[in-house]
Amino acid sequence: MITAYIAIGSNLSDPVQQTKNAIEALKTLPQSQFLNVSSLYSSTPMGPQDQPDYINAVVEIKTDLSAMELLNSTQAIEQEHGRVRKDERWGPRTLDLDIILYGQQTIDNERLTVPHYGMRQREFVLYPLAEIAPELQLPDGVSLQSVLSTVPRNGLSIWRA
Ligand code: PH2
Ligand code: MG
Ligand code: MG
Repeated sequence: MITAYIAIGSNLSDPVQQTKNAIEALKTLPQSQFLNVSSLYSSTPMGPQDQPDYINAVVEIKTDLSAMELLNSTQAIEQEHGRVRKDERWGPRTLDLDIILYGQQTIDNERLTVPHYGMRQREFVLYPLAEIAPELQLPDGVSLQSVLSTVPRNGLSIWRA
């Protein structure tokens, strides 16, 4: 089985509930084992600033799904949870599931780029990931901790009810 990490993001239609629902849905992925989930984090928007703050979290799974099968499954969950794809880059969304790492593989095709192209710059991916996988190394051999040390928290905080 391959260990994969999926980043969750939501800033519309009750983002905390969207995130909790997404976590429950990820527990039911076929041919997969749910391993761990980070805390929920509140983050300020990257991109257009005239949108609500985000809730972000990262989930760790083990899976026998191929990367493209996993993408199909995560996109199906996005759809089932009311995701409407809009044109605006980095605009608001009810639910975004991004495969950020799939084992130590690098993947680059029309539908999927892994590691996620933005993860090294995004505090709302790196800090939740480091919470559940502090010893992680990226496919190019760089440690997550060394990447993390270059990215400020930028208003990121653990979400509390
Ligand atoms: N996702 C985006 C655009 N901007 N900002 C935060 N804080 N969190 C996100 O998950 C996020 C974002 C596009 O996927
Ligand atoms: Mg995203
Ligand atoms: Mg996405």
